Amino acid sequence: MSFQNISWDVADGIGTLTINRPKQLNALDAATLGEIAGALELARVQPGEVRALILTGAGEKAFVAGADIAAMAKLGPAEAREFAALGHRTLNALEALPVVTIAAVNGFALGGGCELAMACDLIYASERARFGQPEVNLGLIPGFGGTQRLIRRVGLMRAKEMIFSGEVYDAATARAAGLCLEVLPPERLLEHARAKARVIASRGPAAVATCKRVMQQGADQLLPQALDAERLAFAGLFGTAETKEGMAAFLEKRPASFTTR
Ligand code: DAK
Repeated sequence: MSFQNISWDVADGIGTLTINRPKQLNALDAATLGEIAGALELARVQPGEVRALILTGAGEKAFVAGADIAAMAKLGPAEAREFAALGHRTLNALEALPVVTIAAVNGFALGGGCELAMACDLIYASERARFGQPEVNLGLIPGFGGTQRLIRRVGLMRAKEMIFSGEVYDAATARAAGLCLEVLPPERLLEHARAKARVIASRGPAAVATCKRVMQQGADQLLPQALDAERLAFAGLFGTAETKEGMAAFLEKRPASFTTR
């Protein structure tokens, strides 16, 4: 599969997806969303090859400055519904990917860019990162899940402040709000994200994927249902080669060798 608007690279089990439209501050149009979906599908269908995925933006200025406003300005209501559906499908696929995803937010993460980061499992930011949902400045509402995912990340009141005001927040404020885990000097951001990815990629891939699924689904469930899901998932791993290997390696005092997902 060839890409024009993103670049996709896999090295040592770590996929890096870079949104690559720096002249438009990596804004998301339909073609770019389609390419992101294509790369996610590659990651999903290549078990073991991609064990963690990093998302970032090309250039020094932006992670993703939002949905492409020039493209959106041409849409009528029916096309807008299709565009929002494409955004939802792509971000839902990202959230459900059976490998851990890490957003390395290197600059503006506004609107659809903030929503893209929030569909990742972990978010690290550079000191240059700026987060916000400025859609109300354009007479829009967040259309790629922001009204819902932001609540789950920062709580209802802070999410309301961010979305109602459309203001842009610096990285330290975003971190204090729980929107990113750590803030790093720009030149250390990718290295930090890769180091975390490598740790995660070295763990039992089926165990990590199962944790992700149960935690992600559990966050939207009542506790008794979520605990049922955990119990079933725990039992489901017994009898797999990975679980046998993990426990055998401990008992034999050797490092575990995990090969498949
Ligand atoms: N879309 C398209 N082009 C963009 C862009 C964007 N979101 N953001 C920046 N650009 C382009 C600029 O137009 C400019 O292009 P040229 O003029 O050079 O051709 C170039 O990138 C550089 O931008 P600036 O010259 O503006 O750079 P500055 O450093 O002065 O400012 C900025 C950087 C990030 C503060 C500024 O560019 C900015 O405010 N950008 C817009 C940010 C924004 O509002 N993002 C939210 C977009 S709305 C829905 C589906 C989806 C959505 C909603 C509904 N449905 C279908 C229901 C999602 C909406 C959004 O994400």
